[in-house]
Amino acid sequence: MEKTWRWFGKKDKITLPMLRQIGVEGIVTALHEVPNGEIWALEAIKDLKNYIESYGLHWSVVESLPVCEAIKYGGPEREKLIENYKISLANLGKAGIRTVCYNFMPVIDWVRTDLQHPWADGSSSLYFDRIRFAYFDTMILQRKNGDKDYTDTEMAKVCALDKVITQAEKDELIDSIIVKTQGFVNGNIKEGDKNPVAIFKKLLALYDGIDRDSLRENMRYFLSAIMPVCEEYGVNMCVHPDDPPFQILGLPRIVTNEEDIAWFLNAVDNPHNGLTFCAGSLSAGEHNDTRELAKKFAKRTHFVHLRSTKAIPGGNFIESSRLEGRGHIIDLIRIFEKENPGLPMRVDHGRMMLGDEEKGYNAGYSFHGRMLALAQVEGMMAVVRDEINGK
Ligand code: DNO
Repeated sequence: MEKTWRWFGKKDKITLPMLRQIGVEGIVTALHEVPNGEIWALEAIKDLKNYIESYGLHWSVVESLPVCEAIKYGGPEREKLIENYKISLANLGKAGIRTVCYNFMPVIDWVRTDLQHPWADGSSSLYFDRIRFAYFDTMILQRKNGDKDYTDTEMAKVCALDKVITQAEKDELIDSIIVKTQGFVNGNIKEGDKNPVAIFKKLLALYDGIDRDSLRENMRYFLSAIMPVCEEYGVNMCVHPDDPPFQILGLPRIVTNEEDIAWFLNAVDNPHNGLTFCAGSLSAGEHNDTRELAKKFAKRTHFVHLRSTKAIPGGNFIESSRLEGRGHIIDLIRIFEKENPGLPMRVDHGRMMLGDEEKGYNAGYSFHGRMLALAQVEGMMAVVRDEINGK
């Protein structure tokens, strides 16, 4: 596998020379300054590509070329937005960048309730707490009929939490769920936006009446429209699974399990329509076995995120070490190296450790924690290489 790293552009505090020193080969990035829905100009793509190459690295994967909400819910602006998307894809293809990650999650990209969940050793990682999430949903958003999505026992816990939660904790919950984890991935809400809860509620309302089948149809429509451009320029699209891979906030989610993945791959049965195999997102659903999924979908996988999670009773999960949890990272490397060798891989999120917390990195994107993860994965890759070569 190719060792890649998500780098947030020239303003990233983690620089390209630092990445070279830790063995990174390919860069995963985006034109983060271009607003969602606007065209990525060929010149701007080439400038960034040349900059990356001037440091002896190369631009391996785009993560993400964001898909606007109107394409997802099928609004009247979608034709224009799809046209823009096609031009951006063609420009990427002309510049020789041929792997494009995106997602098809309505309104909210990944979801965590705690960005600094402490470990006994003093480091911390990202965490999802179902009761705190239910609190956000039913007490802060006050989503209509939201309580129906939780059991009576869960709602009793939410009420108990309401008696003790402080305003500062409520603010932090809002910040973690809809601000800090979203803006930097070109999400809908950015740090500094006033009244994020009101913005978020308006966004949710865009999906009134959009169920799983309509969202699926909109995905099929989008993929069918862009495939000719992907074929012409050799661009591989790879959708990121829904994170976490289950229904939330009454929104439809359509990349959560084996059946979903098989559905979108068959709906537009073209090798350029593929998957980002995010072991972290997929393993956060107890219904998923990452090894089985990898065996089934390796050939249609264009990009891999090697991260693991541990499920905790009650619907919670924690981002765990690569050496444990439900990700089964070493088995995944074995499967991918056999079925589809050389895929770009990044370790995705890392723990916060050794001063990462002081640096103001994007949530999940620490330096030391990711470097440790990369070293662990590199070791696993070396073992698998020897196995394959019969050493
Ligand atoms: C979070 C990321 C996601 C991912 C997008 C792809 O850390 O894995 O934000 O980049 O969903 O479109």
